[in-house]
Amino acid sequence: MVYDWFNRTGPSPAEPSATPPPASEQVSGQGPEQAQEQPVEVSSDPNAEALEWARQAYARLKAQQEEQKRRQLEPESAPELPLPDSVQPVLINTQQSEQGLEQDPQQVAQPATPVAAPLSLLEQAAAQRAERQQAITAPEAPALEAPAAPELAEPSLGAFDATFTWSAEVLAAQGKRVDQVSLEEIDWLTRLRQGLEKTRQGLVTQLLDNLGDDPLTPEVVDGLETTLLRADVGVEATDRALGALRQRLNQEVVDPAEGLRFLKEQLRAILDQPIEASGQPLLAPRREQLNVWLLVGVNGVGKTTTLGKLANLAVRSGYSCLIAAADTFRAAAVQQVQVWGERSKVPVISNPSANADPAAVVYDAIGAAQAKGTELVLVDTAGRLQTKHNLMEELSKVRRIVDKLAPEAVVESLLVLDASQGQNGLRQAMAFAKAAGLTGVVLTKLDGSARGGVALAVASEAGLPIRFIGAGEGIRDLRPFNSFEFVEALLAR
Ligand SMILES: Nc1nc2c(ncn2[C@@H]2O[C@H](COP(=O)(O)OP(=O)(O)OP(=O)(O)O)[C@@H](O)[C@H]2O)c(=O)[nH]1
Ligand SMILES: [Mg+2]
Repeated sequence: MVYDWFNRTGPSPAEPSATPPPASEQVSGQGPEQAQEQPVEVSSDPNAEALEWARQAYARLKAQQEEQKRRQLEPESAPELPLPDSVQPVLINTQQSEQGLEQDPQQVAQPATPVAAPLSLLEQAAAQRAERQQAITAPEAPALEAPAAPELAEPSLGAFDATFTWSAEVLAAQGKRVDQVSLEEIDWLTRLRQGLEKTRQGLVTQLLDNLGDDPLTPEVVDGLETTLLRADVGVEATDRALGALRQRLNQEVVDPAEGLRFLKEQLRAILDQPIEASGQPLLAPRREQLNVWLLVGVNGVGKTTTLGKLANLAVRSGYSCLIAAADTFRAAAVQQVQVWGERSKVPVISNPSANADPAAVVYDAIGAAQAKGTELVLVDTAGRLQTKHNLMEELSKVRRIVDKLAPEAVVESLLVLDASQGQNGLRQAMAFAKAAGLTGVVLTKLDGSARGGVALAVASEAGLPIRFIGAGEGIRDLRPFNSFEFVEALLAR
């Protein structure tokens, strides 16, 4: 059994057939392991017991890694990168046409070797026009090349240091047993913590300064307000969290440690509310069913990168996956998607001709997925067209095609948000809510931004569940969102 990153379940010696409990049994917003136990506070000064737990986890991982190294030295047992049978490194070009929309999807997109159709003079001229237009309308568009070095290597065990013990504590606090700690989990928590470093530095230092050593006073809480607003937590979430704290102060004496614990609890509750309302603690493709995930958002926020990372998570978790390159506006968008597809050996459905109809690409992709029994179709969409109106029209059309062609599919419309743009980005992005029928958010670029607090504004103001977070450009820098881990990483001392 491979590790399922969407459901966060993996092979475990003690529980070989560990599967997530039914949604109804899970505690919303928490991983399956958390369902049994309420998370407990993670202290920055691990006590002897926690340290011993971390030590044991480290020793197990170390032994596993050595065993793996030993096996790799034996040539006949060198393991291949596990990929589902259905995933073949195939590029599929679709020749889009309006009539394409009337064709039988079963007959439309058959895998073919990549053939760059020769462009007529008219088509070349149109492509050049589109490129000029692009240069004029999207001056701040990101570099067209996908990030250089893909990190495909398995994570390796670092030193037994403070970051490891913190990661182990976060896992232990969520009810994991020593034998359930995987290198994947430790690796991600390390990345998450590093990613949130900038936000944390501002937030935690000020927070601790504010909290001081004495019992909390109303003035201290006023100071906390400024700190949270500065981290882009937003007025609504700040009012909610601190309102609850003020109420407690009216009733009893609260010392700084308890104040911090209570604040973390409030922040978690804000993040979990939309997740609970969705009735789905974790967003995972349903196995043996067609799932269509649209990635939408303004230009440059990280839609295509997120799609590439999701494709990789899907393959690594044993789902069959296919990419629809439906950003046909930007000249190099298809190429960028193809690079990501190749990295994870996921087929890409695209149309190389200029100004191809994105809805037709989606049409072909769904046809191909239905024909092959693909479980997850990831749809890359444009972030910018000539006008915002055009963009919304295009997204609505794509959405209609999906609903019409695949009424049986589980459709997710994920708004990709650049955390470094803070609340401005959020306001801008909400225009997508109507056109794309948003069901969730992917928060990207948490690394290098001091505005990680915007996650709370997303949950409280947009009321959308955060489903994934990206904390880096690497292929492994995206994981399912977990409010407990997020708040711990945000406020780790
Ligand atoms: N640091 C960091 N950079 C990221 C992250 N996600 C994406 N990027 C970078 O952001 C830039 C834009 O990413 P894209 O994926 O091309 O964004 P897009 O939304 O598809 O852009 P358009 O297609 O032009 O609308 C690229 O340089 C990415 O490497 C992240 O989590 N952290
Ligand atoms: Mg893109």
